[in-house]
Amino acid sequence: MQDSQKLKEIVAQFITPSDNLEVKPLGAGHINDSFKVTNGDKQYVLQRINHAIFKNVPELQSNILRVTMHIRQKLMEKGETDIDRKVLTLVPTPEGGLFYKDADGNYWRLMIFIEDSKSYDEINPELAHRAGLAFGDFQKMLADLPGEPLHETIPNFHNMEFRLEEFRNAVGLDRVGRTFEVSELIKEIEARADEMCKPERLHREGKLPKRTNHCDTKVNNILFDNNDEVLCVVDLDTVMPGYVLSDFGDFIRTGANTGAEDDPNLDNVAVNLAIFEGYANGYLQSAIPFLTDIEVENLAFGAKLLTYMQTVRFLTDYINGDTYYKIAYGTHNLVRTKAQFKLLQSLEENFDKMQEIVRNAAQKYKQ
Ligand code: GN1
Ligand code: MG
Repeated sequence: MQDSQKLKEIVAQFITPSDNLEVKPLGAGHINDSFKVTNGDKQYVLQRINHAIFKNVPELQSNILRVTMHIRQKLMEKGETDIDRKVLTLVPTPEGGLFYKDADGNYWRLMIFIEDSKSYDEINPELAHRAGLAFGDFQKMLADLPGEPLHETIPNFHNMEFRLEEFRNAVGLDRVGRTFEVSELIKEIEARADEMCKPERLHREGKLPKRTNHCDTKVNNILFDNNDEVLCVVDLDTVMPGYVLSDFGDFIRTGANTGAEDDPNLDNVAVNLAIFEGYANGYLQSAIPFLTDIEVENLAFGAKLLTYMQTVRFLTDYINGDTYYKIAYGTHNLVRTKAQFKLLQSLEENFDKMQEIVRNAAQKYKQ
């Protein structure tokens, strides 16, 4: 972690510091380090971009600029007010750079802090409905992004075939001698592997399109105002082409879990169908005009897929010796794996009900 003086020097690469400049740790992401900056009466978010994971920072930042400028334009056209709280705003360096690289090779960026906002790790069906509307709108606003497709900031990010290949490599290498301990989990993963690669097959057959997706629709990546109205969607590092079932599924994985992502008590973990229903209704209300029947038919599957994918990713990292995700204790990735697998089992048990909820919602909002 950087010391406070160093952080202040980094902030000074973007803005002119005042006497009362303050930099404090912020948030709990698994990848980047975030800090809240107070400078005079202005507030910002400073982030150290995890360059081991986001290997091409210029491309990453150019994606974010394009996405945020496009959304800003849409909000202006709609006559929205208070736009700085409804879309992220990058603060460039005086030379117009979108990031700063320090002498140690760390990459930094600055954004405007969204005031009077909050995020939730646990929500209720009504908030889930609002979040569904917001993520649907997000995809809708980005559907006509002009120019080249966005860069894949992490190649094959939500490609299940690729994630399984990484997983099998890790198992084969067994770098830190952990595979024996997790052999039951490995069997469970392999038993589902073929089913979970369905989206890649559908895509190759031309039946499932890629659209501009958020690709990290964790429940706490939505900011609400003090009246619990959605302000905006944050954490835009992974906005890139993907399947809509991915974005749908990742919200359910995080927002409709009765336990925590890393719950050590598996009895806490299950799908909350009321939240599933709230989100499905909100999402379909806003997204039904552009979704195909195959996409709608696979939304509930997306919840299983993203939970399975996260199980695979956490277990791969555990087997590799914890090189990707930040961990708080030695077995953290294993605990996360077990909690995600428990959620997957609950989603499997409730799959028919989830399918019915999606079908009913689609029926309701179809013209
Ligand atoms: C990471 O940084 P954060 O916490 O938003 C990860 C997501 C995972 C998530 C699991 C770039 O997101 O894909 O779903 O952890 N982001 C990256 O909680 O790998
Ligand atoms: Mg993220």
